Amino acid sequence: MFRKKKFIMAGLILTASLVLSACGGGSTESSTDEGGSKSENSEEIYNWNFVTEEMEGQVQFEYAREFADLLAEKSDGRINMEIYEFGGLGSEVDQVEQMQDGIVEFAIMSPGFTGTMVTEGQLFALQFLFTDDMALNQEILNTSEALNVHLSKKYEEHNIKPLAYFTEGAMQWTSNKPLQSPEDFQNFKMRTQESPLIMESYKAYGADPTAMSWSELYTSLDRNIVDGQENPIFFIEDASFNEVQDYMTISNHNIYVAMLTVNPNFYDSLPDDIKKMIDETVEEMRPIAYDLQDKLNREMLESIRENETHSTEIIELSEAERDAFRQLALPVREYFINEVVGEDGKELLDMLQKEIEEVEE
Ligand code: 6CS
Repeated sequence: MFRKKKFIMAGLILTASLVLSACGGGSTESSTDEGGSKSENSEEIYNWNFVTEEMEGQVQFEYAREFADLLAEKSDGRINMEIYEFGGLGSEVDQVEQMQDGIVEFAIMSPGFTGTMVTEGQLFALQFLFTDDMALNQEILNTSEALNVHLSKKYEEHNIKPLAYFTEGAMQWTSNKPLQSPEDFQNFKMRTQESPLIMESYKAYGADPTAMSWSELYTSLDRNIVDGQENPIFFIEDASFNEVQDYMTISNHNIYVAMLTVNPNFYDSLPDDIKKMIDETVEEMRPIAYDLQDKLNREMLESIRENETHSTEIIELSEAERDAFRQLALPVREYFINEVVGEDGKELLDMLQKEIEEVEE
């Protein structure tokens, strides 16, 4: 597997980003249909760009690869997708803009990086909201009307069309000191994504959060610019954060959610048969994505456990210990409603909570 994912450089990010801006988006080649009509069954060739926030071997990139393979197969090779690893086209926030501008057609994005734009999407930052059963959580992400209809509408207002929400696994903390109770978070320098609500959640524990791209995270942990971070286990291991952290707390305080998104103008302009292929592929990807994260998270936990060169002390929180965090996390929901999203967002969150309860029953 490709290693050294910790060495992404800001210079590389900028250069690659400029190259793609100069190239523009993907293309459509009409091989037999001179008029380039959008009718079904044409022989058009489609060349699209697909950007992810992760690297080869990680969930988002492998999702994109499988998605592209399925579409190539369904279209008898007429749909070709160029998949970009993170760092190839810029920062996470740059990638969002490229998708909105149609420079790339497809993107996998984490709601955290659009937190200031689509404030309602920050609900994924609310800790202890989902269940402890990952299969149930994926079912909620697949079927929730709150997410797939109402939240998606909010993204569409910003030229982002979510096609699917999927989990990359339960989130855990890594740190340079043991994290077992909220007291341990006092003045703890916690790295978070851009979302103000993720930051608020850590302030509720007494921590001092700093938002940054993951491209800076390995170095920032190594140099004690930050003391710790949260992520699913596969990502902790694959980005080598365990090499520069002494502890990993199995807190399962949240689930990591990513969205498969498409530029809506591009999608709407496609012929119906091509749209159908995309929609079918989105459905086929649901169990594939679930199994992928499940496998990687299990394997990487073993890998962290067995790593003798960079040993990590693994702390498993008891239910009582988790509850101490849950009690501090619950008021953040009120903050989300009163200070961030208002009545509209409250309805969305209420609906999602009801859906979660129903699936749990
Ligand atoms: O921590 C982050 O920012 C990154 N974590 C994951 C699991 N995927 C991409 C994201 O940017």
